[in-house]
Amino acid sequence: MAVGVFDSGLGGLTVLDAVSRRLPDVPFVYLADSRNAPYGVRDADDITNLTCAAVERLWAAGCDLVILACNTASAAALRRMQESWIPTDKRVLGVFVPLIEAMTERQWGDNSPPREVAVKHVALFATPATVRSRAFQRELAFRAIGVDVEAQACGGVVDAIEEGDMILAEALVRSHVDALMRKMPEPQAAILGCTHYPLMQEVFQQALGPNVSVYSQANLVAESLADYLVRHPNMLGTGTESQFLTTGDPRRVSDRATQFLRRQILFQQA
Ligand code: DGN
Repeated sequence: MAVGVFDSGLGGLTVLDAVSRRLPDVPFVYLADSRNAPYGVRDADDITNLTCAAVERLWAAGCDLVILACNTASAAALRRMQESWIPTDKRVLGVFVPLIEAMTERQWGDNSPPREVAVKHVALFATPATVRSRAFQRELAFRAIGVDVEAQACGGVVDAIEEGDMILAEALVRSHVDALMRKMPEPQAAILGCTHYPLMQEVFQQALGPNVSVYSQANLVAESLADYLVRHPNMLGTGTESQFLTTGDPRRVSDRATQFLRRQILFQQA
């Protein structure tokens, strides 16, 4: 049984890379819904329907545990899916909570009441749909009080990365950081709230300056998944090879993915 990893495109590969380094014996099935990417400009119903279809595809591939390695899907769809849609023998996990737990210095699954934390001014960079959902602020409010969050919807960055146009992606990141810093001149922490953005982490850090701690999700999600699998060993995959599926053109997606991860990745048709 493999663990499913879903993203609308290639950004989730940053998460897959970190989890497979942390859990080298666990097989994964990665699904990129490239045909319908990017999700960040779609409305919440649309994102939920597409995400449910992708998760069903991963269940059909034998993955009882699926990680939504996409903030846009986690923000728009996860809560709704968890409310009534997911059967009791399956699990779907998102990528917000591990990052918020790290920022608020909480242990995994600590559900004690919200409290004051060291970080007071937080810059959030994410897709328009994630920013609109306010899911990050909602999850943060369950754990922390007195934190001021300024969000910047980073239009265009995901498309530029998916197209492999890193020069455009860099220019867009710099202009989004400028726009955010006009609203919040001295953030203490910055959240890269999109799984594509770790590919631009150095640019974010440079543009924000050395005093801002930049939180990116991949390693935090990997640690949290390792913890989860210790607690739920029945969800642990063994035996098979990892697999990469796309709803788009496998050749084109394989080329881009190989460029991203600097190792050969071969996608098959989902
Ligand atoms: N990588 C996705 C995320 O973390 O939000 C964004 C992809 C998209 O479709 N916009």
